[in-house]
Amino acid sequence: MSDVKVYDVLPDAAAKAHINDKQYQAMYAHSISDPSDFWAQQARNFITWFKEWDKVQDWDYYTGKTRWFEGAKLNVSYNCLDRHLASRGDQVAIIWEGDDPKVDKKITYRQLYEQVCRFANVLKERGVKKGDRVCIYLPMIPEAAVAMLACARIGAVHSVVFGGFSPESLKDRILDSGCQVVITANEGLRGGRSVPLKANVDKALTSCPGIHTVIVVKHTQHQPTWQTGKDIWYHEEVAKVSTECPAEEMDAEDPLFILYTSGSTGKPKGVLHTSGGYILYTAMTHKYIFDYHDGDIYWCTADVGWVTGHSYIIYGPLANGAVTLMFEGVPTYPDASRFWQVVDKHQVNIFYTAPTAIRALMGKGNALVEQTSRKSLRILGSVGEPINPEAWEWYYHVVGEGRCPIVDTWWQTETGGILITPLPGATPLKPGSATRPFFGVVPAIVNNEGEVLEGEAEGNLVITRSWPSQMRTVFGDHQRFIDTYLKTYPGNYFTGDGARRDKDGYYWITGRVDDVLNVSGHRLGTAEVESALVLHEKVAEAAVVGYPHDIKGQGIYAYVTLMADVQPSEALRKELINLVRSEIGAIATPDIIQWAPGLPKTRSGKIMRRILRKIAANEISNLGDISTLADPGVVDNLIETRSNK
Ligand code: 6R9
Repeated sequence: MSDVKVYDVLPDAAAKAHINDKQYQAMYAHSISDPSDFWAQQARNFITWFKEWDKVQDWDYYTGKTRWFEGAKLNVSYNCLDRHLASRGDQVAIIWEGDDPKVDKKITYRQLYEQVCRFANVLKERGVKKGDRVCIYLPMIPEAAVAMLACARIGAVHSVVFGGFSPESLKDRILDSGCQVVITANEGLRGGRSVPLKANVDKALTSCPGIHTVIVVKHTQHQPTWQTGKDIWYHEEVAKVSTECPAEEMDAEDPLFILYTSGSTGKPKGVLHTSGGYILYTAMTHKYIFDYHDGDIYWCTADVGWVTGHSYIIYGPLANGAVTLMFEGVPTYPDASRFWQVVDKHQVNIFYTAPTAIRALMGKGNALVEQTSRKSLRILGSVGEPINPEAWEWYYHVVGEGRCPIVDTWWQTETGGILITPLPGATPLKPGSATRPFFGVVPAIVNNEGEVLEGEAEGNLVITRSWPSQMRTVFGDHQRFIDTYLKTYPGNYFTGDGARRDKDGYYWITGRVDDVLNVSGHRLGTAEVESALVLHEKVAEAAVVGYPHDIKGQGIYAYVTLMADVQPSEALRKELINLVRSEIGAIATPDIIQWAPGLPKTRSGKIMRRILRKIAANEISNLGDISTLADPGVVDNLIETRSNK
């Protein structure tokens, strides 16, 4: 890989940046040689504590105990709101850009503070107490931020469920986390179409007896079905209560939120994050990685239903007193120039999006970009999946006109914040590489036997020591936390990703090495899609794999074996697709269903996914060893009938 292009640090970026390369080296060295001293300094620098900690860190990668700043007291909402009031009460906190380009709104820190206090009082009046779980199923509207911060203010634990998930998925998450209250909207709006959120909640609640209250934001004129006593309007309730609500004093290790994410087996896991370490790490990474300076307009295009929305629309930016833009719509509505129009309209300086969006917009041609100014842009970011060098180059040269460093940020729901990334004023860039570890992060590459590989190497990516925003457990199932992340390579946190380290020590993430799909930056377990397919009475068996997809990164390829005597048909294909959509949500829609009379299995009955992945990717000349198959003839049949879509 000697022909990889290197883009040196841009002189303007270096001149302005909080951190140059020398400082990166020195701070990184300090963070590794004396982590407790390093993190104590950062904790004093970034966070307002009601009481300081007794111990900076205490963790063990065998028992899965992970504690940071134990004994310290703080409140996350206080850090995002109250402490800014004196210096920036009248500064904008949130710029909201609606789905409709004519609709927007600006909310100052003082207004946000008052809205959060009011809503926290509403939650209290409905009996929500410290430690209770609250489900948030909202579109991208400011009330989502208000609801999250109101939970944090009173010590309730929020569980945000992405508005694109089906009633079935919503129900599973409500039951697993034991929520008593759901916060939703009558409808969401995306790309000019309405999303029936309240109706979805009603469907989910037919099997959630624990929910006593549904608080409904009136976002459109639609009148939803109403159950008096249980359903209450957000705007009516907040009008009745006080604009003051004291922030609950929380322990650093008290839970802040649960967020469900897909793994390689079983149902999605409730990833649990706590308060002190999480808010410190998200604030610090937000400031240094996006080189945020006071007054900058910062826009992360993620949805608050994903971890990127939690950490880098809400918590990190607000802890830093930033101006954070929240966008309700989609990149292609009213047309594929929308992102750049919004950049110009609000004079966005820092823009953070996903490779799938970049690829989709790249495919629409340069004119849609070039018709806008984008002169305000200073820094570009990428997250969610590996960015292919072609998309990186387009983002850099066409969108950024060669003026803006790209931060390709690698991290996960489980890591809470960004772990591997360039810093805009410090790191020479290589298109497609997430480059170097952030402070305190020690990655390693291990082979399948668990041996640590030194120097230039490719293998499985692990992290060898804890960092403050690491997930603490799987909600309600600590053993699953240990089994999933700590057992595979004992003594290390296993990421589930593959990676290569080059001669300069740069990391190149190669994608998941487990049965997790990454479709348009959305994580899905193959097992989840398979479980949905086999619910159909005509399906005997299903195996799902990912395959390379130009825009989505990965597409979903499903091999389906029907019951004896059932004939495949277009109608059945549609039924199966609808079944997956209603069980999980539109993001899980299979791109291809191949009828498979049989699946390749070992003699012990294990499906050989390696072979199915190769057939899906059309890499049939190189299937590897198939001698252990129970019936090698199955493979020939699958190749012959392979879909060429
Ligand atoms: C933040 C987020 C995590 C998985 C992760 C990896 C992939 C994320 C990436 C990246 C290459 C990047 N991923 N960022 N791969 N380069 N910059 O996306 O969290 O939804 O939990 O997904 O996404 O495979 O393991 P999450």
